[in-house]
Amino acid sequence: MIDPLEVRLESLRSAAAAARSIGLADAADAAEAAAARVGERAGFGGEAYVMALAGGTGVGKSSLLNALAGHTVSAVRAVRPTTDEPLAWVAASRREEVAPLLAWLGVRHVVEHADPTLSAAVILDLPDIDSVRTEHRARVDELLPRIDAVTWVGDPEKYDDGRLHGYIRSMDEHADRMQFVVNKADRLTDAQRVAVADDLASRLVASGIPHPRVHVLSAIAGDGVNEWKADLAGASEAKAVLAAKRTADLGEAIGALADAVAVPRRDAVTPLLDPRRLERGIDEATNGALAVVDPAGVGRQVRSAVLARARGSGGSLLGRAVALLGWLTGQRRRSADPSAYLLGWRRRGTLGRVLNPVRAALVEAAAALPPAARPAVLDALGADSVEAVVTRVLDEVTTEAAADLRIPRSAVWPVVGALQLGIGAIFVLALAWYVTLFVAGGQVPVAVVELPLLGPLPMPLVLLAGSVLASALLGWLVGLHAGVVGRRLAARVTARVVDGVRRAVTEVGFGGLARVEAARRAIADAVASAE
Ligand SMILES: Nc1nc2c(ncn2[C@@H]2O[C@H](COP(=O)(O)OP(=O)(O)O)[C@@H](O)[C@H]2O)c(=O)[nH]1
Ligand SMILES: [Mg+2]
Repeated sequence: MIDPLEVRLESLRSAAAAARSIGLADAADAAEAAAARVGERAGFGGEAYVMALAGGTGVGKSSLLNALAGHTVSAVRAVRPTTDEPLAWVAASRREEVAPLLAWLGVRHVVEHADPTLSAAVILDLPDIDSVRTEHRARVDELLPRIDAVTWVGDPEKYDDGRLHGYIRSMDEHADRMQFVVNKADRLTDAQRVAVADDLASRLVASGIPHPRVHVLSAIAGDGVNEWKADLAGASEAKAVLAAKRTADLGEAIGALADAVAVPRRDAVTPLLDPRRLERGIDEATNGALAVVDPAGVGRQVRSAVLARARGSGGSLLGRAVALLGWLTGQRRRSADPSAYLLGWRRRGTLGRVLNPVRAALVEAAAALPPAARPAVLDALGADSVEAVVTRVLDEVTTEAAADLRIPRSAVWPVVGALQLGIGAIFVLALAWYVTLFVAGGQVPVAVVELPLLGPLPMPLVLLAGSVLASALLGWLVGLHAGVVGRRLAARVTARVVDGVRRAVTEVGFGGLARVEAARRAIADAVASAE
């Protein structure tokens, strides 16, 4: 952007947009109206008064600049065509402000001045601004809206160039920003000067310039230069008044926005809610949500579910019977179905312990704002919709966690299950043996096994006791393994739910606050850039 006013307007507009984004529609409207008012202007947006000298080669533009300055600023060429470089004669105090404009124009040659009469003036001697040559018209057309004035320079021979007047006619919308100089008046008598001035003025009126300002002067002899200079000084002062008013209007508009969101005009912006207070609110609300979602309970259910699955596929006959019973009676659904437990979080309590800390913190944040802004900002903070959105995201968190939850199987469990069946078969065999012995009334001889420490024991007893012991041992090992697997999974699920709940509370419960703070920072940036 080459125009300092555009930069300031842009920050006002972005501040207005920030205010609008947090519900401050009235403040935003007022700021945008101010931006539109200030933006309705022509000329250079800064405080410098920028004037360009235009006219055919050899009419004396460079000589005029030298006459204004009182010394040689720009080289005067007696021989045409000239190879002049574009040059700017710049009030030192405004140099920084016009630097982007000069860069855009490709002016590399800058001469600073501290002329008290033209203390804010920037005069451009642009040799290629030759109004008549069509390839240069586009340049003038582009240039005019960006500067404050163009001084068309002619000489007694060239001032009534028909093409020039045609061109001026096409630019009559800029009439009030055009000035006219007929140079080389030393070649004219007094009477001729008056006649030339009148003639040019009437031609300009005919070309659509209602009140043309015409100076007939001589850059070299000095006649009329002071009057012309005084005219420029007056225009420069008028511009300064306008620029000051624009700056003040802009400052006021941005200041009003800053006040609406309690952004100090000078100091750094502080958050509406102290970060430690915010952290406390998040902690309280998170703990409240965790009390209802109960990730520890989910973890217990995960462990039970893993154990039930291990028993189902790797348990003894008795273990399987117990698992089946648990399934039939619904016990398993109640205590070993973590997905259902997650999804049923709403049955375990209300969200009061989540909502109250969030609302309290948001109300406290809004209290730092001026009363007029509070209702709209509270709305932007989302104070009224906290319950609905928190419920929704907790549903999301639990649904996602439940969807991803898989109770694992182990390749070991079915192998153990097959072993258990074998052992069960041995147990039945031993029982049958005893029944046979009982029926035979002790008539059947029984094999005896010699065991260390225990001595000789009947075979059926060894088989019976051995199968019971082995089954119990395998059952214990499977339980141990399932416990390890279950605890690991439970820890993962619990951590995920805790994390999800905290994020949900922070992003949703306090998301509005984050947006309001972002808007306040944007407005603070605008305040800083409009300085
Ligand atoms: N007689 C007379 N000659 C002038 C006057 N101003 C400029 N000239 C001459 O006109 C020629 C072109 O001047 P210059 O300033 O280089 O014109 P530019 O091409 O418009 O920048 C030079 O020879 C100057 O000496 C003036 O007021 N009177
Ligand atoms: Mg020149």
